[in-house]
Amino acid sequence: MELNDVKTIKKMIGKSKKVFLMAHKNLDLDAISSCVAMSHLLKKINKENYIIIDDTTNELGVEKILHEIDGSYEIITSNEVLEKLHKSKRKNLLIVLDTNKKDLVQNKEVLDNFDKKLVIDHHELGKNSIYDGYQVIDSECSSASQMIVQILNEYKVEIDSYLATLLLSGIVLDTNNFTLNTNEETFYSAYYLTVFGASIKKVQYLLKQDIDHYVEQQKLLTNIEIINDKIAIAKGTPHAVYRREDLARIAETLLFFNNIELSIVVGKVNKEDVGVSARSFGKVDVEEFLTVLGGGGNKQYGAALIEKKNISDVVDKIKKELKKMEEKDASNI
Ligand SMILES: [Mn+2]
Repeated sequence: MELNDVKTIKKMIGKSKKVFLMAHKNLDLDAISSCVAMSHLLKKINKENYIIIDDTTNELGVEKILHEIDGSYEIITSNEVLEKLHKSKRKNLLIVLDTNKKDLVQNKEVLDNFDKKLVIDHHELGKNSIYDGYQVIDSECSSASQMIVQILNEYKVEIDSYLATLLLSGIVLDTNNFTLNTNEETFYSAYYLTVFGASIKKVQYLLKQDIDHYVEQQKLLTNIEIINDKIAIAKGTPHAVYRREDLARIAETLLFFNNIELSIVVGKVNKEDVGVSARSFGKVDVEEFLTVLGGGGNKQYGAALIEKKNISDVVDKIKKELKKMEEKDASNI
């Protein structure tokens, strides 16, 4: 994150009277932690603020946090936004965290209520991104939590051990225990949070998950096809529905196996649509074949959503694309 960005963030917050925070649907530890930490910062500088959450069911760790912070932060649903808005439109600021895509925020309609928007995120921009606002995008950054650490640092706002733990859990989650997407800054942030009393034990507690959920996830690992000794494709069964984040986690897990350079996970994300998540060590450009499927990403990771298709059709299409890419590479040599 550039110093200029931090300055702009400060300016935009400074000029507003009411700040609303909103992350992506299906909150995860990174999304909730960055919202809570931002809310803490805003409270410290006496800025009225609200966290918008519409999700009705949450994963275990998020549920624990929401329970623990109950009453300490102003959490509202999108239905309550209108009544909380300042009369003067330019006094309201919406901060979107841990996503930059319109379709992924808690409630898309909320975006229309704000003239001033600030996006703070670590994912790459795409077609569906929020462009009518100021964007602070750092795709080198492991997590939104890591970006918030930098902002807190810039504001010189003190955080307690609980908040430090939340932010560390966001980093641990998004880096898969510091094994992916880490850079110097990631470890520095973790160090910084530890100095503030972040507890790794408590992080593990937040990361604990349901056994049922885990078993369901692992089932994806039982149907794997290996292509050319280096590409792993995991397929879900037609009647199992997965969360998009779960597909991503499985893709990350697959990358840890010997020789695997590219992992692709395909599964239903609802009754009709198929989700694809892919991870690569960078030799195969993930974006290249995901774009053909209507998705996006970067060299190392990406996802696609294919409407009204079945899993095997999608897998066939992926294989065809991979083959084309391989042939193209071969003719380049
Ligand atoms: Mn994140």
